Amino acid sequence: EQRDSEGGLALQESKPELKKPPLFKVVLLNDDYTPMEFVVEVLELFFRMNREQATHVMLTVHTQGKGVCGIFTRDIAETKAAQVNQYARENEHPLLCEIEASE
Ligand code: TYC
Repeated sequence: EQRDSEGGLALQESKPELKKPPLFKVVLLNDDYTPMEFVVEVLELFFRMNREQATHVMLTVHTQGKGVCGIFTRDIAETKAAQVNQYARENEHPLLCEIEASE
Protein backbone atom coordinates (compact mmCIF):
# COMPACT_ATOMS: atom_id res chain seq x y z
CA GLU A 1 0.00 0.00 0.00
CA GLN A 2 1.57 3.30 -1.20
CA ARG A 3 1.01 6.54 0.65
CA ASP A 4 1.77 9.95 -0.80
CA SER A 5 3.50 12.90 0.97
CA GLU A 6 0.26 14.00 2.62
CA GLY A 7 -0.52 10.54 3.92
CA GLY A 8 -3.22 9.91 1.34
CA LEU A 9 -3.47 6.67 -0.57
CA ALA A 10 -1.56 7.06 -3.80
CA LEU A 11 -3.48 6.15 -6.95
CA GLN A 12 -6.79 6.15 -5.07
CA GLU A 13 -7.08 9.66 -3.66
CA SER A 14 -7.13 12.64 -6.03
CA LYS A 15 -5.13 15.75 -5.05
CA PRO A 16 -7.12 18.98 -4.87
CA GLU A 17 -3.98 21.20 -5.06
CA LEU A 18 -1.11 21.31 -7.50
CA LYS A 19 2.25 20.47 -5.95
CA LYS A 20 4.05 23.52 -4.59
CA PRO A 21 7.26 24.41 -6.47
CA PRO A 22 10.65 24.66 -4.72
CA LEU A 23 11.44 28.16 -3.45
CA PHE A 24 14.67 30.15 -3.57
CA LYS A 25 15.91 33.02 -1.43
CA VAL A 26 17.37 36.04 -3.19
CA VAL A 27 20.29 37.07 -0.99
CA LEU A 28 22.27 40.31 -0.99
CA LEU A 29 25.92 40.17 0.11
CA ASN A 30 27.79 42.91 1.96
CA ASP A 31 30.88 44.62 0.55
CA ASP A 32 32.96 47.61 1.63
CA TYR A 33 32.34 49.89 -1.37
CA THR A 34 28.72 49.94 -2.52
CA PRO A 35 27.03 53.05 -1.09
CA MET A 36 24.23 52.37 1.41
CA GLU A 37 21.91 54.65 -0.57
CA PHE A 38 22.46 52.57 -3.73
CA VAL A 39 21.54 49.34 -1.89
CA VAL A 40 18.35 50.97 -0.57
CA GLU A 41 17.50 52.09 -4.12
CA VAL A 42 18.04 48.52 -5.44
CA LEU A 43 15.73 47.06 -2.78
CA GLU A 44 13.04 49.62 -3.63
CA LEU A 45 13.41 49.14 -7.41
CA PHE A 46 13.58 45.35 -7.67
CA PHE A 47 11.84 44.11 -4.51
CA ARG A 48 9.01 46.61 -4.12
CA MET A 49 10.10 47.67 -0.63
CA ASN A 50 9.37 51.07 0.85
CA ARG A 51 12.25 53.17 2.19
CA GLU A 52 11.80 51.87 5.75
CA GLN A 53 11.81 48.18 4.74
CA ALA A 54 14.70 48.71 2.31
CA THR A 55 16.79 50.51 4.93
CA HIS A 56 16.16 47.71 7.44
CA VAL A 57 17.29 44.98 4.99
CA MET A 58 20.31 47.05 3.87
CA LEU A 59 21.44 47.49 7.50
CA THR A 60 20.96 43.75 8.14
CA VAL A 61 23.25 42.97 5.19
CA HIS A 62 25.74 45.62 6.32
CA THR A 63 25.97 44.22 9.87
CA GLN A 64 25.40 40.46 9.30
CA GLY A 65 27.21 40.05 5.97
CA LYS A 66 24.14 38.92 4.04
CA GLY A 67 20.39 39.33 4.02
CA VAL A 68 17.28 37.96 2.32
CA CYS A 69 15.54 40.30 -0.16
CA GLY A 70 12.70 37.92 -0.94
CA ILE A 71 11.69 34.31 -1.62
CA PHE A 72 10.51 33.27 -5.09
CA THR A 73 10.23 30.36 -7.49
CA ARG A 74 13.49 29.55 -9.30
CA ASP A 75 12.86 31.56 -12.49
CA ILE A 76 11.79 34.71 -10.64
CA ALA A 77 14.68 34.42 -8.14
CA GLU A 78 17.25 33.99 -10.94
CA THR A 79 15.82 36.93 -12.87
CA LYS A 80 15.81 39.23 -9.81
CA ALA A 81 19.42 38.34 -8.92
CA ALA A 82 20.57 38.88 -12.53
CA GLN A 83 18.77 42.25 -12.70
CA VAL A 84 20.39 43.43 -9.46
CA ASN A 85 23.87 42.32 -10.57
CA GLN A 86 23.48 43.97 -13.97
CA TYR A 87 22.21 47.21 -12.41
CA ALA A 88 25.12 47.20 -9.92
CA ARG A 89 27.66 46.65 -12.74
CA GLU A 90 26.09 49.42 -14.87
CA ASN A 91 26.61 51.75 -11.92
CA GLU A 92 30.12 50.39 -11.27
CA HIS A 93 29.39 49.03 -7.79
CA PRO A 94 30.65 45.60 -6.60
CA LEU A 95 27.28 44.71 -5.01
CA LEU A 96 26.56 40.99 -5.35
CA CYS A 97 23.21 39.21 -5.33
CA GLU A 98 22.85 35.41 -5.18
CA ILE A 99 20.12 32.82 -4.86
CA GLU A 100 20.00 29.89 -2.47
CA ALA A 101 17.56 27.03 -2.02
CA SER A 102 14.89 27.71 0.62
CA GLU A 103 13.23 25.13 2.99
N1 TYC B 1 28.91 48.02 3.57
C1 TYC B 1 28.50 49.07 2.64
C2 TYC B 1 29.03 50.42 3.13
O1 TYC B 1 29.44 50.54 4.26
C3 TYC B 1 26.97 49.13 2.49
C4 TYC B 1 26.39 47.91 1.92
C5 TYC B 1 25.22 47.37 2.44
C6 TYC B 1 26.96 47.28 0.81
C7 TYC B 1 24.64 46.23 1.91
C8 TYC B 1 26.39 46.14 0.25
O2 TYC B 1 24.63 44.52 0.23
C9 TYC B 1 25.22 45.63 0.80
N2 TYC B 1 28.98 51.43 2.28
